[in-house]
Amino acid sequence: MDRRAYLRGIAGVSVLAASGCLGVGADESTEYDIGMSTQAFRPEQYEVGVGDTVVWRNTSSHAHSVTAYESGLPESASFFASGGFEDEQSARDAWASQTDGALHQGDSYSHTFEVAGEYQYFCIPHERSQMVGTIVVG
Ligand SMILES: [Cu+2]
Repeated sequence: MDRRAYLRGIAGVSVLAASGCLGVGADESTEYDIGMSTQAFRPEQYEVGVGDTVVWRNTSSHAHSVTAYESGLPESASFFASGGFEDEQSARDAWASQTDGALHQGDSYSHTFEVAGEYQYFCIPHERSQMVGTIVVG
C-alpha cells in the first residue's frame, strides 16, 4: 500500500470524526428538521423532496410522539410512527398501555418519504391540544 495515500486516508477520517463530534454540541440546529415545544411541532408544516429523510427532535422537556394519521397519507404511502408501529391503532394502544413510542427530551425520530403528497401526523398525548403537523413531499 502507498504509505502517503494511507496517511491521507487516516487524516481524512479523523477530520470527519472531529467535525462530527463538534457538530453535536456546537450547532444543534443542523441536526433536525422539526423541533417540538410544549404542545407543538416547530415548524408545523415542512416541505421536502421525494426520497428525503425528515428528522424530528424533541426539543422540549415533555414527552411527545410522532404518529401518522392513517387517513392523512397519500395513497400507497407507508405509515410512520415513533416506536416503529405498523398502524395508527397499534401506536395509540401502545402509548395508552405504557407510553411506548415516546420521544423524551433530546430524542430523535426520522422517516424517509418515498411517495409524493401531503402527510398529516400528530402527537398522541397532545392531540387534543392540536399538536399536529404536515409534511409536504414534492
Ligand atoms: Cu406532544
